[in-house]
Amino acid sequence: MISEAVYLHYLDSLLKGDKKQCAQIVINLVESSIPLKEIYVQLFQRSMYRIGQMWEKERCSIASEHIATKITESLIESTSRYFLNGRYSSKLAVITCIDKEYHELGARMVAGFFEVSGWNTLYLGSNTPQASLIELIKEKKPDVVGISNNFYINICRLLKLIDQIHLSTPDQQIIVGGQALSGGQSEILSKYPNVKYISCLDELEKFISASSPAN
Ligand code: B12
Repeated sequence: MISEAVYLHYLDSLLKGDKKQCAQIVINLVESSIPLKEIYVQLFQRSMYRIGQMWEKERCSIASEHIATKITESLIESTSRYFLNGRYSSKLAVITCIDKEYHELGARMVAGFFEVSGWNTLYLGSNTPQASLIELIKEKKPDVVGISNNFYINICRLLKLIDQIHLSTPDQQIIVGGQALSGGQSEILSKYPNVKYISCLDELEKFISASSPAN
């Protein structure tokens, strides 16, 4: 459990662009055996959602929001390394955002989760052109493709992408997540047999352990 005081200290440091202090807070939490999921959700996700609210009310500049995003991105990457524990799986996950989707931190966290579970990952980040993703899936034959969609305008692109993946690789397992589909919109995915909506990291954890061979 991350205390309110630690969270507020972290948020304040993030808003000031103080990367060293943010990193130190994270190191302290890792040394106190706080699980990766808690650091991702209670520190990184919570602070970025808060910055989103502040930005909406013009209480945070676009520059500060960009700096906070870059600090968070780098900490997501570096923090997951502390949790690599020699687990090995031959499985492969391709994690990506759809075309014109620029929100990539959620997808980065998802890739980090697969990595600490021993999976191989190919993380493509934001704004991945559909045709190029389809080619990659045909070539690499991943066990799962994870797609992130946060901006609601992009839901039509998500559905087009899923249709295209089904046409070229009909058995491909797909997981989808992100804020665009929270609040009931994930119903639109129920017609696809190989597509699962995963709303949070708790559910992702269950999905990964159910899909990973016992060690
Ligand atoms: C940073 C940010 C940006 C940055 C992103 C930079 C980057 N490199 O990622 C920039 C400046 C590019 C940006 C642009 C825009 N943004 Co913006 N942005 C944000 C902000 C502040 C934080 C996003 C973030 O990193 N969150 C933290 C991550 C960790 O959370 P997450 O993405 O939800 O991920 C979690 C889950 O959803 C899930 N998950 C996510 N993906 C996946 C995938 C899989 C497979 C699985 C299993 C799970 C999963 O797991 C994650 C961990 O729990 C949010 C505020 C917010 N509430 O998030 C607004 C927000 C997302 N943005 C918003 C908007 C409107 C925009 C713009 C339209 C603004 C504009 N007028 O230009 C553009 C659209 C760009 C585009 N086409 O994509 C809205 C979206 C509303 C909506 N749902 O449609 C939000 C919610 C702000 C708001 N309050 O209105 N943004």
